[in-house]
Amino acid sequence: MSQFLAAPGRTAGPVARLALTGDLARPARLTVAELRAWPQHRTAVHFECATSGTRRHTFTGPLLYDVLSAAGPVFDLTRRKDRLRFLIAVRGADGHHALLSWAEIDPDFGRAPVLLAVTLDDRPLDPAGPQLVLPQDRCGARHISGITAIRVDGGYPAPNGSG
Ligand SMILES: Nc1nc2c(c(=O)[nH]1)N[C@H]1C(S)=C(S)[C@@H](COP(=O)(O)O)O[C@H]1N2
Ligand SMILES: [Mo]
Repeated sequence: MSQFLAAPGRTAGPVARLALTGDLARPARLTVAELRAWPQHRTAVHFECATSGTRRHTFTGPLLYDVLSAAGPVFDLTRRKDRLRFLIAVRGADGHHALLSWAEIDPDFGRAPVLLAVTLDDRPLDPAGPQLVLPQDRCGARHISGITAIRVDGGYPAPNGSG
């Protein structure tokens, strides 16, 4: 046996990377393995698909909020209103994409427990890329698989004013 066998947890093929871009102090290109550095959450979800009916899955992974916060969105954290102009554009490898607002996942506002899943039904998502998980959604369409890019967009420049 060769010493070049992949170590446990590694994949032999190309490893998918997720690009965090936009109005961020620390843009990044993260592998699924790197997403395991954040606190991991486990959630069982069910959602309706327009074509295949009710679907049930269990996911694990970090909170989208934790991963994006580490990338440093360029808002003023001391002024809550400054965050309201930020949107989050999530795109899959096949071009499927959806928008979230920053306020939707912010603990001061909608505090939705959205995950960037690293496992789907206990199978690692390293080869395919992470998956967006929205336990609050009735429809499955925003559970974007094979995420390749997330762009954070601060919209219109912040006016001067109180937070
Ligand atoms: N990348 C990507 N993710 C996607 C879709 C897609 O077309 N592309 N379809 C969505 C839709 S409409 C549904 S219902 C769920 C279905 O997920 P499942 O088949 O794994 O249960 O995936 C979602 N994620
Ligand atoms: Mo669907």
